[in-house]
Amino acid sequence: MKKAIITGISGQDGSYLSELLLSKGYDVYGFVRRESFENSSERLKNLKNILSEIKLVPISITDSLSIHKAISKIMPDELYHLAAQSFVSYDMTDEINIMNINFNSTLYIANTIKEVIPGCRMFFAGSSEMFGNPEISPQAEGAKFNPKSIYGIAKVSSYYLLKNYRSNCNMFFSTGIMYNHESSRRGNQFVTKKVISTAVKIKLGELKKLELGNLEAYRDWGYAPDYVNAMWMILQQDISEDYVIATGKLHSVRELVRIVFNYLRMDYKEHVLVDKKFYRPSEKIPLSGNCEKLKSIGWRHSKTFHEIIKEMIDEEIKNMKA
Ligand code: G4F
Repeated sequence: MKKAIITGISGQDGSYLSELLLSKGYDVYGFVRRESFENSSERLKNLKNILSEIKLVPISITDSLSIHKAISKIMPDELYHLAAQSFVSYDMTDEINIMNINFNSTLYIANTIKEVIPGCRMFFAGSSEMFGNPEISPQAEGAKFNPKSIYGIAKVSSYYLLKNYRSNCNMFFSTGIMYNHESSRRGNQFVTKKVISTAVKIKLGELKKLELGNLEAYRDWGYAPDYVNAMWMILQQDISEDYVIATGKLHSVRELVRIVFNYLRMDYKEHVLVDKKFYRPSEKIPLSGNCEKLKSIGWRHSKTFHEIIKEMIDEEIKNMKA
């Protein structure tokens, strides 16, 4: 039986990946923050159906010694490094903490694997924010990185770190450059979930308005379960390489809003307010991924943007009634 460690197991991607790996017969270990065990019904809610099938290891992702000990004890075949401070901020605040969580953790894990279990394969969750302010669209694997946030800088740094371990130490370390991917397990601060949960509350008469930033911002939105499948596929290849994980299809925030309000039989113009405080700096050339390389190893995305959003609305309504 293969053993896998997932860092960030309680998040959207970690929980879907756990389900996928369990279905393939893996022994699944998850690194979680100690605090997750307090108020666990909220913090571990994505894992509630599989808690008895996985092993949770309380650990701080910024503690090199604990990481070393845990990996040495488990001796995994695969490690999926998903843990990150994942909300993207464009001001230079909290930069030391973000680099600590999003970069140092990668270094500690990579170093431990090299020293203790060099045959272990590692997937690292990169981000389209590595391209940040891109010069071209869509972006493929060779496109120039131009991060515009500490988050993006940490991801690019981790990417180069792992690339060097790969070429200099022959490690199987692969980065998936992941574009936005959504599901009902998405955090409330991200725009898809924010629009859906607020619109449902408006429909129920609990709220009146939805405040948003740039309605003309475009994103390449995919379906989270498809993206964790890509992670697994990337680690099953003969050669360790990096891949863009995206759909290549762009949609605007306005389109998202229109789909959600139409589905709930409301007119978005009566409820949506634009507030400059939610605007992001320069989103002129859109982040859209060229996923041809990933397709060449057999990956496909399974749902259209419309289907993803409708599924999220249905789930939101179901969870509210529960
Ligand atoms: O949903 P978002 O906040 O996601 P964002 O910043 O693109 O980041 C997500 O995807 C990245 C991969 O591409 C990940 F690396 C990252 O960890 C995270 O998962 O914003 C999406 C778009 C942006 O263009 C933003 O300007 O929505 C636009 N937007 C417009 N109004 C808004 C709002 N975003 C948020 N969060 N809130 C608004 O009111």
